[in-house]
Amino acid sequence: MNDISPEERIVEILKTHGIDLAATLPCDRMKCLLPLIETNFRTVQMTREENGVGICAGHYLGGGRPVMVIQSTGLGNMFNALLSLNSTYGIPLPIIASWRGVYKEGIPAQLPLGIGLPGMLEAADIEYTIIDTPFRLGLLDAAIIDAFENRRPHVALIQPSVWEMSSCALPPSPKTIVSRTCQLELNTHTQAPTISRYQAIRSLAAVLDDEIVVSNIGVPSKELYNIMDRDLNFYMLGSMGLASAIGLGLTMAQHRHVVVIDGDGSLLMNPNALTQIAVQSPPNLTVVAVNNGAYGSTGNQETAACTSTDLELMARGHGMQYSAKAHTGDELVAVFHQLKEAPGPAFIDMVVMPINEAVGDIPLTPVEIKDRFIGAIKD
Ligand SMILES: Cc1ncc(C[n+]2csc(CCOP(=O)(O)OP(=O)(O)O)c2C)c(N)n1
Repeated sequence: MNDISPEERIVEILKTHGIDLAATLPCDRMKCLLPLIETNFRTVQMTREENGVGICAGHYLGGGRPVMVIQSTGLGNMFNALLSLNSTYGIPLPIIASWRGVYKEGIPAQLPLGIGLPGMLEAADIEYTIIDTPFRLGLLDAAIIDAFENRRPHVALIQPSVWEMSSCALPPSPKTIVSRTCQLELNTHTQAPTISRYQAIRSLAAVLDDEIVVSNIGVPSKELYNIMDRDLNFYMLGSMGLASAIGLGLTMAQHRHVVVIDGDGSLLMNPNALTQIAVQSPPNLTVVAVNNGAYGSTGNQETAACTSTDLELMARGHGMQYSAKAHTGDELVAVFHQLKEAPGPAFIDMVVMPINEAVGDIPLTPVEIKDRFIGAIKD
């Protein structure tokens, strides 16, 4: 192995395991690895690591084999998602983390999280492997196998000592900002809502065929289950904010149309999902933001969408070009059909009343939800 660099060895190992998507966010110590990753794998350049957890989960559910390549600090942004999505449903995720704060560290801000990380991962029951010399890179093999075979996250903490001797022959020349004109000509008008979330989901469900549906945490998923349970529904139980990220990941692994039933509170928590959707621009994705102006599932506490933030403008601002508002079930169905034909991802701001239907819990375990969903996608 000595005639190849540690970075080339990592690429070789990832290829051996059939990795077909890399979600990356840079660390200075990975300057030589990242260009190789981009050359060899389909790469999503993340804007927040937590969002990448959703994208990778969706990609896996759709039949893909993702990896994340990040700085160890990013794990601090990912804990809830790793636990309430990957660990809860049994979704694999190998993570290559450049471990900062522990070896010749010059940045004080890296120390507290970096030093505490092994203890935090242990407390969270997340598997990790420390790799501190290039000769131990073979351990990455076992980490990836563990992630996929045992369907869980596995973090490879790579110390800077692994690649401190590395140099890139030709530093990649950075792209300069692309010259462009951005114009937004959109007058939106939000009317007072007349229907509930339940009624909106019922109207949408009535016109679904073989679309994949990802539904948001809490009451929206329970309402969808009550209205129309089907194997192609993925019900979220945690990882608030990641519904649209999971939807995006699904579109990157298969060709069916993906419909995300998202919420205003969740989109405001993770607008990064919209950024990534606009960058990837899948034509087979529709995000329906069921906008009740509230955190409905926790008791209808007001969100910024109630009075100030316009979700449709927000989606446009992130670069999603095909959007509409709907205020009735008929309007929702009409714009859904119309925007489904658009050449890019669509966003529907479905304005509803803050009312939760009295429906029961979903009587499926997270693993049952996931397994039948994966099975249905394969059919
Ligand atoms: C990180 C995190 N913060 C808070 C919660 C509690 N929580 C669960 S659902 C929810 C409201 C979601 O609101 P929205 O996306 O608008 O959907 P709605 O329930 O209104 O349909 C909140 C705050 C959580 N599960 N995770």
